[in-house]
Amino acid sequence: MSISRPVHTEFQRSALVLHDRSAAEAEVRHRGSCADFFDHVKKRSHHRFVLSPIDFQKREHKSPEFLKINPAGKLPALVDGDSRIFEGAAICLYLGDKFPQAKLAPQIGAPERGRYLSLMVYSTSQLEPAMGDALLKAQHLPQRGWTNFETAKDVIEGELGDGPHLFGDWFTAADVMIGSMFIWKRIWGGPPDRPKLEAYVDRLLQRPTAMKMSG
Ligand SMILES: N[C@@H](CCC(=O)N[C@@H](CS)C(=O)NCC(=O)O)C(=O)O
Repeated sequence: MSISRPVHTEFQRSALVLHDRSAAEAEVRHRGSCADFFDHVKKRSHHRFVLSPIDFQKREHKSPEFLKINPAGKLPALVDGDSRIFEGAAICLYLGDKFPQAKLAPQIGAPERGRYLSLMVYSTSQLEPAMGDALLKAQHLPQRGWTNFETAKDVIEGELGDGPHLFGDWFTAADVMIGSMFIWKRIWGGPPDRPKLEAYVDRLLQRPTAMKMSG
């Protein structure tokens, strides 16, 4: 798949709302990176979801109504009945557990569970800020609590092993969270410096439900 130019602005201006009308008042506002995950949940759980746009330019994500869902005023956020969840990793963890039939997460007690939780948290606590530092050419300060991008890439290459996914043949929510970071790197024009990670991104983008990157 070739990428002619970044399309991140499309997602920034028009994030999505997801309604699960079959199971409660589930409402998800998410960024493109989660679309793959929701598509899988939808297909494998047989729940009905409706996606609607959120307008960033109108700052709907900063409206009092939205801030009741996510006080940080950021996407994604999820409302499911009396539950509200924000942060992409938390939402993927929540949905992966709520819909075990989707088989996107090792269940509690499974031997893979600990590594799965670690990768989910690593995606936004280490990889995302490390990548942000690198792409923005910001100084990396270890005192902030996250690693540098080269180390993060080493870690993920090691966890990927022979692939094709982080858990071998099993595509999980960890691939959504970790994989989407490297997809974003490509969108932002980060240099293709790690063939193994580039091949991983290529594989993820070939998935029919992958976030679309057309220019
Ligand atoms: N770590 C957060 C990142 C959330 C985030 O930065 N979302 C962006 C869109 S990708 C956003 O809402 N930006 C609008 C803003 O901060 O005003 C997560 O995974 O939920």
